Amino acid sequence: MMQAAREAVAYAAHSLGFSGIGVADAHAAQGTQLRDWVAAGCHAGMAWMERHLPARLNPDLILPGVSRVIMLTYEYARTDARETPGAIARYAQGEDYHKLLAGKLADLDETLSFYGGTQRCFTDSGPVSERFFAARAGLGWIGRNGLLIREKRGSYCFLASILTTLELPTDTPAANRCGNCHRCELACPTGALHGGCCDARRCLSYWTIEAKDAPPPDIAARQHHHLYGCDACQSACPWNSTASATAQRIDPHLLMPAPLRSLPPQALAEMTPAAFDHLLNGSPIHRIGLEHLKRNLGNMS
Ligand code: B12
Ligand code: SF4
Ligand code: SF4
Repeated sequence: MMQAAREAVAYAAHSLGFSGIGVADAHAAQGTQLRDWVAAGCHAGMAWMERHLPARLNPDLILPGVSRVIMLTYEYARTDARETPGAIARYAQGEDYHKLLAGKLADLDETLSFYGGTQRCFTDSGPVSERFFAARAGLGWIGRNGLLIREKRGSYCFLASILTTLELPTDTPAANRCGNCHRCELACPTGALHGGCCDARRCLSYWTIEAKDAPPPDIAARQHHHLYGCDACQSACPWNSTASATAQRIDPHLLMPAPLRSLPPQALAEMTPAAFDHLLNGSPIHRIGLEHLKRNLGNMS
């Protein structure tokens, strides 16, 4: 019965466009990394990371009776971020993935309910250690850039998680293939990567997307061409340059619309609130607001 449920959800996931699926034990020991990271203040101004800590470390607080975490990958664009008006991180070039994936996850929830399961589904939206469970579910390994890397597909993917009460068969974790490579650490413009973890206090992704305040001068001076998010530690990774052609089938909803692609950064700087709403409605960029976007533009060099 559980094998049948596993096969049914895998079949449904692939037909919905997910590129990978794996299953991990919901109670696998997460180690001390997350707690240490928060204790050291690496979460910067993301106070919710601290609040979510108990649930992150104990999935029963999210779904009582949880048995497994089903992890899924969904590919996003691999286009050169420099082709966009200011480098917009690849993950944010198309529509908001939270909305795009929510409907697909609801379909998978329904499939699992048919087998008697109760589920909670998330994509970057809940207190779930998505990279940890993805690695445990055999989808790839956590690289020195902190991201989940797949041997044949690299790291350009969203992760989504389904907590379920069903006792599905689990997968075997994959071996870490970073070896002696340190390219991501060397490529990081701000020196944010240490020991396989990213210190958000130094990360351009944090400062250009999450931070309420302006970045300190030494970070602003290193923002260079980054307008929204940062892909430097992924662009440098050899597993992304050798990712197979089969990984290039990208959902058209995640590709940048032509009007935005051809917009000069200066036009963004002069944009009115109405034009911002019109052009970026439905994009993850809309979430940060026009003022934050203009602040990012002001720090670019
Ligand atoms: C907070 C957050 C951020 C913060 C902090 C970054 C960070 N390094 O954590 C900021 C805003 C800076 C950020 C930036 C980015 N993010 Co982000 N972010 C998250 C979020 C919400 C939580 C991450 C977190 O908890 N970090 C704290 C660390 C300590 O915890 P962790 O990542 O879970 O790490 C675990 C492992 O390190 C594990 N571990 C590692 N090694 C080992 C070994 C052993 C033996 C054990 C037991 C455990 C273990 O222990 C930790 C705890 O479980 C996740 C979504 C989610 N809910 O997980 C997305 C997420 C990680 N982000 C994502 C993305 C795409 C990005 C960016 C690439 C966006 C961009 N282009 O600008 C950058 C990349 C920066 C980087 N190099 O990490 C994707 C990653 C996809 C992937 N392939 O891995 C996620 C999964 C969102 C999603 N659902 O798709 N992000
Ligand atoms: S996203 Fe950019 S700033 Fe953040 S760790 Fe990666 S390379 Fe460094
Ligand atoms: S650049 Fe090298 S060290 Fe960094 S994640 Fe990729 S393989 Fe690992």
